[in-house]
Amino acid sequence: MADNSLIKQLTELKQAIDQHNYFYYVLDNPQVPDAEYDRLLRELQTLEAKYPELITADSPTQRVGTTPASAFAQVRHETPMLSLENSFTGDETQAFARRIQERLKDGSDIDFVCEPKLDGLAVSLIYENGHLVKAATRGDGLVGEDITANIRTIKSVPLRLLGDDYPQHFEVRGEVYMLLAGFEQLNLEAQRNGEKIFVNPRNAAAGSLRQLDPTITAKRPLAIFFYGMGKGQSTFKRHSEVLKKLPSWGLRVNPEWQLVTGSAKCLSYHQYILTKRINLPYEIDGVVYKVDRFDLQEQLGFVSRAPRWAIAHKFPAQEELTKIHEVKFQVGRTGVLTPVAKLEPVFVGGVTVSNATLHNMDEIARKDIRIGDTVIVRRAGDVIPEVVSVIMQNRPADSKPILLPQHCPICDAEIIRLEGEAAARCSGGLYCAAQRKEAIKHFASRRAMDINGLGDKLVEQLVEIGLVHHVADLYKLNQQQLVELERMGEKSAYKLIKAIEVSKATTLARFLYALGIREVGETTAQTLASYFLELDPIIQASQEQLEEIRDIGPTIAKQIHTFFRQEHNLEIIERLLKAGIHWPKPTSAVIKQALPLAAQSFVLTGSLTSMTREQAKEKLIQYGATVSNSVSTKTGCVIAGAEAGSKLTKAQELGIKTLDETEFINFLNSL
Ligand code: D41
Repeated sequence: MADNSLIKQLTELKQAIDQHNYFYYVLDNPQVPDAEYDRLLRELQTLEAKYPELITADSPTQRVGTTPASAFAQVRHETPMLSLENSFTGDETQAFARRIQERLKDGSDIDFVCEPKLDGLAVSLIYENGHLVKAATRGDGLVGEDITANIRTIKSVPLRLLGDDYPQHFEVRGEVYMLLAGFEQLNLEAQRNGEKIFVNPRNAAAGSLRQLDPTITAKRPLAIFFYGMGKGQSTFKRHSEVLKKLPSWGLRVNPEWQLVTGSAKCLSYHQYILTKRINLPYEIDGVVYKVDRFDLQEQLGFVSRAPRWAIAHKFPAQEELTKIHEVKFQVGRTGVLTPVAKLEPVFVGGVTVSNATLHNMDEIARKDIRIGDTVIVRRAGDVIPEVVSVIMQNRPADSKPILLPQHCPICDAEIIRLEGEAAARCSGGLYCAAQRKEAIKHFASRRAMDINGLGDKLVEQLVEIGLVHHVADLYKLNQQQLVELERMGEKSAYKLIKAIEVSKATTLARFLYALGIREVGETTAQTLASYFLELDPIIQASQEQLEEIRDIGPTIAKQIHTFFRQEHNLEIIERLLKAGIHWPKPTSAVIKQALPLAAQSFVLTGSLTSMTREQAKEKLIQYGATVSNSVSTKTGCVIAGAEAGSKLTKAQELGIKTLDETEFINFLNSL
C-alpha cells in the first residue's frame, strides 16, 4: 500500500512538471534547462512504473507531446507523427541495434541512415499537385495546430514544388529551426526595445511559429530541413532514397546525413557530428539513426508511438542547474575585469564545470544575478561556460549582491570604469602581474608566436618567481633555469627552449598580433602586414595614415598609434628583434597581383551549409580577394547563402553579381 509521503511526492512532481510544461509550451519561455525537466519526468516515470496503481489520467506521463495551446485550428495528422526514443550512451545505441537484429532474426549488420538531430520544431506539410496546401505543428503526434500562414513565410519552404515526379498528394516532415546568428540578432533587438528575450533558438523558433500575425513570423530568421515523408512514401523502398529525392523537388534536406552499415559506424558518425557541431550555424542536440529499409521498418513496428527502428542519440546536455558560491574578478591582458562565478561543480556539455563567466557588471544587472542564486549554466562546444539566467523561485533569503571591487585584486591599483563602457579596468598596466601574465600567454599562444609547451600554468609560474617580467624575457631563458621549476623535467625543459628558439621564425602579421595591441586581432594584423610589408613604417605611421587603410577605423587607428608612441613598448620590440625574431618579407604586392582573385572584393551573407562563413572568407583571401562586411559600389560579387537578407537585396539593386552556395562552390573549384 502506498503511503502518504509517496502520494505527496508524486503530486509535487506532477505539479512541477505541469508548471514547466506551461512555461515551455504556452509561454515559450522555459524556466529550467531541458536536462532538469527530463530528470523530473524520468523520476515520475520510474515511480509510476513501480506503483502503476497510482498513475492518474492527468499525469504528464499520460500524454505524448503537448496539447495545442490556443487560437490555432486543430489539424489531425493523416498518419501519426511518431516520437523518438532517446539514447544517451554508445552502449544504449548498441543495445538498440542488437534488439533490431534479434527481432529481425538476422545476424547481419543493418543499414542505418544517420542524420543530425536539429533542435527545432517538428512540422508536417501537405503538398497537393505540387502546391503547399497545409502545414501543422506536431502537437501531441495525433493532433497539431494549423500554422499554414506562418510556414508560408519561411523562405526555404517551397510554395510550389520543382520537377514533375512528386506524388499527387503527400506529406513531408521536417524541423523548423532558427539560425544562431539570427537568434542573437533577434535578442539584441528585443533587448534594445525592452521586449522579451528568448532563452534559446528553439524557443525563439517556437515563439515565431506561434505568432497570430504571420507578418511577424516573416521577419524571423527561420529555416527548415526536411527529414522524411508521411503519406506518399510507398513509392520508395528506402529512407535514403527519400532523402535523395526530396531536394529535387526543392525540399531542403540537411546535407550531413550518411548511410552506414552496423552500429559501430553509427557511433563514429556520432563522434564526427559532435566535432562538427560547434561550426554549424544552427543548434543540434544529437543525431538520429534510422533503419534504412522500409520493409524492415514495417516488420519492426513501434511501441507506444515511438518506432523500434529509430533512435535519437543525444549529445551531453549543454545547460544544467547549479549554485553560485562566490564571485571572483579576473584581470585580463588589457586590464579588463571579468566577474567569474565559482559554482557548485556540475557536469555540463561533457565536462565538469566549476567556473562560469558573468561577462561584466551590466550583464550581472541585466540578468539580476546574486551570490547564492540557483542558475542555469551553459557550455556549448569549446566556449567558456556562462551563466544564462537565474531561477528566481529558488533565490535564498540570504543571497548577496555582486559588487565591483574598487581596487585590483592582484595589484591593488584603482579600478576605473569609463562612462558608457561595459568593462571595468585595472589601472595598473604592466605593473599589474595579472596583465603581464595574460600578455605573455597571448604572445605565446598558438595563433600568435606559437610557443609549443608554454602553457598558462607555466607562464604564471615564470611570472610569479620573477624569471619573466615581459615577453622579451622569454628569449633569455635557459634550460638550467627551467629544470629548477616545479613539474619540469630535463626533457620538457629542453623541448621548451627549442620551441622558444623555433618561434623566432615567424611572420610580420603573427608578430603584430602577438604584441597584443588593443583592438588588433588577427585580421587587422594581417591587414597592416599586407599594407605596409614592414614593421618600421607601421611604427612611424600617423593616425591619419592608419585610418586611410580599408577596414581600419578611427578607434583601431588610435589604439595602434598610441601603442607605438609608448617608450616601453618600443623597448620591448627592440629587445625581441635583437633576440632574433625575424620574418620573411610579406608577399609583395607584385606576387599578390598574380593570384586569381587579386583586387576583387567579395561580401559574404546568409548561412552556408558546406562550410562556415569564416572558412569561405579564408578561401577567398587565399586566392587574393578582399572580403568586406558591407555591400557598396566597390563590391565585385556577393555570395548569398540561405536566409540572405538586406545585403543580397542591396547587391541586386546595385546590379552586383551574386552567387548562391552551389554556384560559389563551383566557382571555387574552377579557380
Ligand atoms: O532533426 C530532427 N529533429 C529529426 C526529428 C530528425 N532528423 N528525424 C526525425 N525522425 C523522426 C521519425 C523517425 C519518428 C520519423 C525526427 C523525429 N522523428 C521527431 N521530431 C520530433 C519528434 C519526432
